[in-house]
Amino acid sequence: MSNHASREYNFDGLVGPSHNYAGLSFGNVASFNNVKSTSNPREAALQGLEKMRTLALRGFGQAILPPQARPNLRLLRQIGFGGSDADVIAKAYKAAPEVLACAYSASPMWTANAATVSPGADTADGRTHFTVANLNNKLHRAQEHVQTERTLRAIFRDQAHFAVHAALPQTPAFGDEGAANHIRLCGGHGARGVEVFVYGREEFSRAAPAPVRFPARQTLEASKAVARLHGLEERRTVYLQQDPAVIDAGVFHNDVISVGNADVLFYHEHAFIDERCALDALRGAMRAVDTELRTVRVPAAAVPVRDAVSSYLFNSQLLSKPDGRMALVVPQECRENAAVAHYLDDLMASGGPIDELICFDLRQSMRNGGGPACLRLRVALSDAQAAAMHQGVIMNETLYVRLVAWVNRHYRDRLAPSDLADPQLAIEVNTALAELSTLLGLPDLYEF
Ligand code: SUG
Repeated sequence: MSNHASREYNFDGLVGPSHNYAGLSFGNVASFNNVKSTSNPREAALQGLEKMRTLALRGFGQAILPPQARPNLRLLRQIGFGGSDADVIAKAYKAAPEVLACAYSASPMWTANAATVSPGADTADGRTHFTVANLNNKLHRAQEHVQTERTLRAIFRDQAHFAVHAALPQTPAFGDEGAANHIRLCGGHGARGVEVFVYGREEFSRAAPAPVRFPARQTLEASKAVARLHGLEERRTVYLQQDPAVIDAGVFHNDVISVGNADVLFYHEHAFIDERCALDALRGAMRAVDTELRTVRVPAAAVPVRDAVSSYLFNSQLLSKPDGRMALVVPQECRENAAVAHYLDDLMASGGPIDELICFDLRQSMRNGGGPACLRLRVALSDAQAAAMHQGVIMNETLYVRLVAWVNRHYRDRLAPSDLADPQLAIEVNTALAELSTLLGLPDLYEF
């Protein structure tokens, strides 16, 4: 099943109509800095769609993952808010506005946190495996897994090709943030690869170092569970610890400090707890797939960690082009940061594997700490697998035009924290999503 005619699809999260800034993610500097500012959900969705369209037109595999129904009334009822839907919203706004903001969060847009994905070339049974992320470090994200599982099962329904695993036990010992802490290295997307799990802490080792200021969201125990579920081969699986000091500097996911694609690892010198050991482990594992690792190392002298965090240089998409070179998809903040802009000019002139920059305005998402890489889930599929998945989510010009019209019909262009109290917003969101499920050819997508 794992043939070599394989293509990587990026499943971007379509930003939901309730996109807002609620400051819910302690440890995520942007989310914290923009708390309670007014968002523009329409602009956010259009910025995301523009990225998807541009990359699809360039010939990269591109698809979408739909937003989730909001507010999550089940969550609000579970914690004691009762009555009609409008009553529940009014009571929650009065007594627990932060929880209402959680129930309204559009955070499923960051699909790098939807699941960890192992392509068929890596797994014991040749199927593509998905483990839905439990995201249990934050309330607003911990509610996502139910719909995420439903969505993945709807798109990757064919069990001859795909295995979708439910989220790990919902407890801090198994904190799992999905693909944001996972890197796949290989000779080509269809070839056997090395899967790298980057974790922030160990639950069952008191001796292991951990950050002191901000939470480490991913545990080693969770990473190992995902590798087991996917049937990965031990010699092609590597576990690396993120440097706790960079988590404390705002690197809440590994994809804020390193990114890999094919045989290239683009990383900051402070990404891992012991750089030399990390590289040795990666090079050793790469021998099992007969591929030499190529590294693009960014020293702190060129880009200090704080600039990496504010510009999201590493939250970039590294995409293989047909000519064998790679393009780096970066947010425009990278152009606005002097150190990063200078570094990127040098990188383009260096003659290395990355020879093109593609820059997008993703400001609405960036203000919540979500760059180009957060917005997408990578799924490498063989031709047969690509034909077996639901086709209605694949981005093309027709879908783009329909989605832009849908966004313009349903989305508000400003959302302030107090707007979450408006019962009309809940009705608008659900009307929009009901129409979307028809538009995507997934009539049973939501459980309204
Ligand atoms: O989990 N922000 C997200 C950003 C996720 C970025 N993903 C990756 N790095 N892959 C988070 O911290 C902020 C929501 C708010 O504050 O309203 C938020 O959830």
